[in-house]
Amino acid sequence: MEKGIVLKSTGIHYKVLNSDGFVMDCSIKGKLRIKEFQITNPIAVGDNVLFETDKKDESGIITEVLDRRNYILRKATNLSKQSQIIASNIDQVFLMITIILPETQVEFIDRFLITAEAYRITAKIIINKTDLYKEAEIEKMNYLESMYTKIGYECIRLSLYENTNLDSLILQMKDKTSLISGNSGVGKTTLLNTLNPELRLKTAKISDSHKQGKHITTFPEMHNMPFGGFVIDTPGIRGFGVVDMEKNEIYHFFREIFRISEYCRFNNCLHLEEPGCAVRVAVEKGEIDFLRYRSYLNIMDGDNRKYR
Ligand SMILES: Nc1nc2c(ncn2[C@@H]2O[C@H](COP(=O)(O)OP(=O)(O)O)[C@@H](O)[C@H]2O)c(=O)[nH]1
Ligand SMILES: [Mg+2]
Ligand SMILES: [Zn+2]
Repeated sequence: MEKGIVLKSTGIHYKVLNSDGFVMDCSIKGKLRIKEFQITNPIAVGDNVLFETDKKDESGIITEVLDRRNYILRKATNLSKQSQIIASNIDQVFLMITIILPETQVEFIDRFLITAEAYRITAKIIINKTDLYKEAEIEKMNYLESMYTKIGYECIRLSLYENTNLDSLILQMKDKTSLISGNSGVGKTTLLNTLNPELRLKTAKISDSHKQGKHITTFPEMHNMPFGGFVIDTPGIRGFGVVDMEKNEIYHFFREIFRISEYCRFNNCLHLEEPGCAVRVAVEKGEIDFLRYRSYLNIMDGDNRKYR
């Protein structure tokens, strides 16, 4: 019996990295017991597994999935109650954004951040393509960076064309398992290829970005990094994860709103129109950024399911 870590899962075939650094093609033994209720895939990227192997070839049979530290889900389909595990045992999630080409919406960023909060996974923001930015874009970048840094989210400015700040990003990823998310076209694949040139993954043309709404059947894949650690790419998965949030708990995941909510007059305050709401006062005073509050209102207002 050997121990390994799952790099890729198609539901039938699994790529498993063994302790000697070799990638084994594995399948599942008979019917592997699924411990979690309503989860469609028994084995996911990032899982630690035990497998039996025939030393002569590079294949094995997975016999057990070890306990997961955490995992990120997505609904199997919009209507079903069943979920699929996108990845497990994650140390941190990076959201890659760009100010232009394409423009990442603040609400999209905030949806990502509250999902990470709900999963209790550290989230950081990568602002890519800084080589493209002129005065107006730099001003916007500065604004967003200061807004998110103030509430405790680290921001890393990056240009993959000029390789600026790559070293500090590598330091943060070293020996950790990181998941990368972001709208299509922001540069995720380019980053992976830069971090590990052996990967030679296909990058998208900007003109392909209109395809992002379509359903693309691709599988998340975890890549071994030459500096130590793993990076998980989730092509075709918009945003990330699924968390069923009740309306009255959404503000728990907006850090700065949650902090101030304890001063609201009513303890069931939803920070909308209630009298004595400390959150609204903080927004008026500029202590809570209006953009964040606007995201909060939109998320409260909207049908969250469409963003899954
Ligand atoms: N100007 C500029 N373009 C970049 C940068 N990083 C990536 N790109 C380009 O952006 C496009 C989309 O990149 P890709 O890695 O496929 O994005 P993905 O959809 O997030 O995986 C490609 O044409 C890349 O060459 C950057 O730092 N600066
Ligand atoms: Mg890509
Ligand atoms: Zn309130």
